[in-house]
Formats: sequence, C-alpha cells, structure tokens
Amino acid sequence: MATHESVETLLRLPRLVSTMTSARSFSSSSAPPPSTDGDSQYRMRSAMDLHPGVGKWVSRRVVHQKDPAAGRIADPTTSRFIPSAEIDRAVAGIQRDGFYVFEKTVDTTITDAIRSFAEQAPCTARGAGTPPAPYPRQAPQVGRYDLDEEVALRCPEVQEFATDPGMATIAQKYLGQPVLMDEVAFWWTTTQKAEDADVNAQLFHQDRDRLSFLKFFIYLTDVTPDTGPHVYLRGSHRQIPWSLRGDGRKTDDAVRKAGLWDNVTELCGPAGTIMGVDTIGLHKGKTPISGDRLALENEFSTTLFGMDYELPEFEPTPLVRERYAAMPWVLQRYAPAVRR
Ligand SMILES: O=C(O)CCC(=O)C(=O)O
Repeated sequence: MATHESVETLLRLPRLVSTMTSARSFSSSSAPPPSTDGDSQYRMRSAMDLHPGVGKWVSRRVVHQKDPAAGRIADPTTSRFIPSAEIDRAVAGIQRDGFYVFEKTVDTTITDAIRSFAEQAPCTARGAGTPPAPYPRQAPQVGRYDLDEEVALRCPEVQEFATDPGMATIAQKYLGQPVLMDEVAFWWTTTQKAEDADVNAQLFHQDRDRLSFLKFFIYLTDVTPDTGPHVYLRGSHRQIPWSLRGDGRKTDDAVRKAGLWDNVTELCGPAGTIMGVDTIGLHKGKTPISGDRLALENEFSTTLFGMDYELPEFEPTPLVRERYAAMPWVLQRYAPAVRR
C-alpha cells in the first residue's frame, strides 16, 4: 500500500513538469487554444495532489500574458456587489483563512430580481436525465438543479455579477497575476436525495479545473445551518494532510480522523451574502434539511488552460458592453457575444 502511494507520488513529478510545459505553451499562444487535451487535464489534476499551492506556483512560473489589455480592470467603485472599503480586507481574509464573507450584503432589489428569474428559468435536474425545465420549487425531485451559463446570462443582474470589477480586483490582488472570468455557475440545492451527496458536490473536495483561481458566491435565499450552507475547511488552501490530499471526494469522517473538524466552518447568511472563496481548499455544500438554497457563483483564473471552457451566446446589456470595453481581457469569453 505504502509502496503504491510512493510510486504514485513519484509519478506526479513528471506530470508536474509536463503540466508546466503544456500550460506555458497554451498561455503563450496569441489567442487561447479552444481547449486543453484530456491527457494534459489529467496530468494537471494529478500534479495538484502534491500540494494545494502547486497550481498557483506553476501559474506564476509559466503563465505570462503578452496582451497589453491583460491586468486592466474597470473601476471597482462602480460595483453594486463589492464595497470598495472591504477589498483589501477581503484579500487579507482569503489569504489567512481561504475565504472571506463580506460584511455588507447586496441590495434586496438585486437579489429579488435574480431569485425571481431563477424561479422560472429552465434548469437541469442533476442526475435525472430529463430535459431542462423550470425548477419545481414546491416538489423538487433531486438534490441539485443547475442553470446553464447561457440561461443565467438572460438575467441582466446576473450579467452584472459576472462582470463585476470589484471581484476581478480582489482575484487579481489575491492571485498576484492578471485574471480573466472563466465560469458562471448557478444552482438550487434541495432537501431531496441526500444519498446523491457525491454528484451534488456535498462531500469535501478541492476544485482543480484550473491552476490558479478564485471563486465568489452570492446567496439568493437566506442560508442557515439547516438550509445548505457552503462549508469550508479553514486554512486548507495552504496546507492539507496527505490523508486528504488526493483528487476526489472526502467524507466528514476522514476530516474528523485527520483531527481537523474544529476548522470546519459553515458559511451562513441572509440572501445577499457574498463570499470570496479559494476552493483549492477543501469545501462542500451541506445538504439542506429544511429548505432549499439558491446560489450564484463566478470564477476568475489566470489562464483558460485546464477544463473545457464556454463562449456563451447572450445579449449583453449596455453595462456589460461598457465593462467589456474597459476590460476586454478579463471578459474575453464574452467577446463573441459583444462583437456579434
Ligand atoms: O454548493 C456548494 O456550496 C458547493 C458547491 C461546490 O463545491 C461545487 O459545485 O463544486
């Protein structure tokens, strides 16, 4: 057993070297390649077993942007989500704990608009194999319902969230490199099918879709310990014991056995609560036990190397067009929609 583990650890080293070569070549292309091949994605994820800091280390060494627009961000004081007074505190909080919950919640006119949109938009019942349909809020059948990015972007307030310059500023300060917005996720979690915790991301795991990234979450429903808070193992963005380090899901018991349960933090708050979270650390959603939760998330990363990325088609609002003009590199995935 120990021998198998030592061989695996040895194999991760050439995978790390190969990841550095592929990520360097990907990021030095004049335009990002349309995707990363499957073997490179596998090697990257495997190399990231070595340490939670390895992806950021690789990114700083090999990802160098030549585009003069890289690093340019629109004025963060125009954000309706992130109070500029909290930007430096957020960066320090994420550095220390792996997450930061903003003191100021977002205006209810914004959260009400996003929630009303999500109550009628088509979403996919995870694991059910059924076509997209509006969320059956009175009688959900599965544990998680996902809205596609293209669907989510039909809502003007979601577009505003996805292109937020306050979040881009925090991500860039935290990661120490130019960032781009690489993903929007939007989903309901419910009290149903607790046995599907694995597929619904309700067991501890690390995100490894990119090398170096930061996520922001906003709750659109009130979240208590009973309604599915995001849960984070404080400090695990910096250090994870070997017993918890491999790719894949980890049980609560494994975290207890590692003696780390006191560091497990449930992030609760009313609708409008915003959080910056470095999800290279161990985290999960808690399965709701008394009501559903709606969450919206976006991610900033230093390169599109890694998981396949989308170029969503949608009708950009005037605000998004303005922001694209101010930070085209950050919003590069939205170029086709803006230029259409
Ligand atoms: O639902 C949550 O709070 C966590 C979700 C998550 O970790 C994921 O989708 O990968």
